[in-house]
Amino acid sequence: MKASAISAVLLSLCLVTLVSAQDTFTVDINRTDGGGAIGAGDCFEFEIVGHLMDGSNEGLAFFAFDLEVVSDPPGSTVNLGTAVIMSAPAGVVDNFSAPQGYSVDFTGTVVGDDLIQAGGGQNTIRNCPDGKPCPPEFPDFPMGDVALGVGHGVDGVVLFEAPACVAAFGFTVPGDITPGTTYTFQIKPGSLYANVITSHDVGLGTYVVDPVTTVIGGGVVFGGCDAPTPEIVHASSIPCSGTVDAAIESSNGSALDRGLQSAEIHFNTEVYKADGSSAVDASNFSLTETGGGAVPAVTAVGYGADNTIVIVDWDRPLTLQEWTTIHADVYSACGAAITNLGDLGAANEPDRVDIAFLPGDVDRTFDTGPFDLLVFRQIVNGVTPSSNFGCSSNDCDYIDSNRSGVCGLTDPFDLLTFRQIVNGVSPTTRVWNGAAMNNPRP
Ligand SMILES: [Ca+2]
Ligand SMILES: [Ca+2]
Ligand SMILES: [Ca+2]
Repeated sequence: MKASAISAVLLSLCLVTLVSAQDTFTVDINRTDGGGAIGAGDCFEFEIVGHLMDGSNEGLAFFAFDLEVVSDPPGSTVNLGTAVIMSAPAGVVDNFSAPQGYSVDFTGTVVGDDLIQAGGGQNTIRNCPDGKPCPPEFPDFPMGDVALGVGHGVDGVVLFEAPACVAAFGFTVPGDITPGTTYTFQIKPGSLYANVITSHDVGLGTYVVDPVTTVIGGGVVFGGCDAPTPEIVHASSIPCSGTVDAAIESSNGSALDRGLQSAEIHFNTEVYKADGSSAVDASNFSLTETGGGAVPAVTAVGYGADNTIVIVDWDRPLTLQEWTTIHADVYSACGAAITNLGDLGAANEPDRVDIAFLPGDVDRTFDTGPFDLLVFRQIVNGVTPSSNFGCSSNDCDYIDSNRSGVCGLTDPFDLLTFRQIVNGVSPTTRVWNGAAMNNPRP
């Protein structure tokens, strides 16, 4: 709606004003996409809702406001002329938009980075109502009928909508907004005007209108969040993805009571639930297993030294000769879901950790045999770095056969345990020499 048109409406409406304002007209910008963090490049859906608070009048006659984006800290902004596409919803709001109503550019005119004078008015001046002859000297619009009661009720009236980011609507946040800056899409203070119909004469078709007190409600806050999309940092996670647990599986020669029951997973950013702020819990981590057997249950989840590290515990040692995969379903502080590329087989995936359990398979060839003793000795004696055989550079991840937490020259009993594993001497449960994984790495 252009300035000249607004002036004409305000003048014509003020001429018939008889009573002082009683009501209050509140306008809010509300998101309709369920909320969540909005960062650079994202789109959000919204509607702009007007609400007459007390219903003592006969409804909205006219409204107009300017839209802008303000930043905190100040200095940068968003061009609403390119970022926002919205429309009037079908229904009574048509009566405010040309040609039914009084407006030139109902969704606002781009001036600088702002949209100014969005809105319009109903045909309360009885100019060429629908179905009636319009003399040539009359303007082409407004020409609609007048709807009563617009803006009443608990829901008010939707003045504008931008309901589908996938189509030509919504607010698309520019990709170059300043990281760390918070932006608010709002009605410009002092720009909201509205009149209401206070009474009308059915016979004459005349309407008495009256200005109302206006209140600018909420806007939409976005930006401010520049955390990266979560991914697991495999080099730091313990165990790292692709680890073969080669240590002993039993404490007594019969019970399968020894093995990994915890993992410390490192991420490239702080991780949370989908809201970007709640602490992760057992629902954010799940285990799967090759072989189709029953999987361990996650029993505890907690943060490590900071919120980039999560410690996941489960209820029993991993299944022997199978791969167990820990899946992380976590979100960044911006609410972005962890990258999920699916199963990439032997390659590391950004959202999961694969762990195998094969006693004696020190060199991680997925079978236990004579070369494992050779590699065991090479690592103990420092002849070959353990990282040559897998994803970890921690020797104990390969040769701490008795799970004492120490290995190498400081724990000669690991060699004894290794020999027991290979030869099937208690406390191992079977001869592991010649054994292999049942399935390839998922
Ligand atoms: Ca994998
Ligand atoms: Ca091996
Ligand atoms: Ca040891």
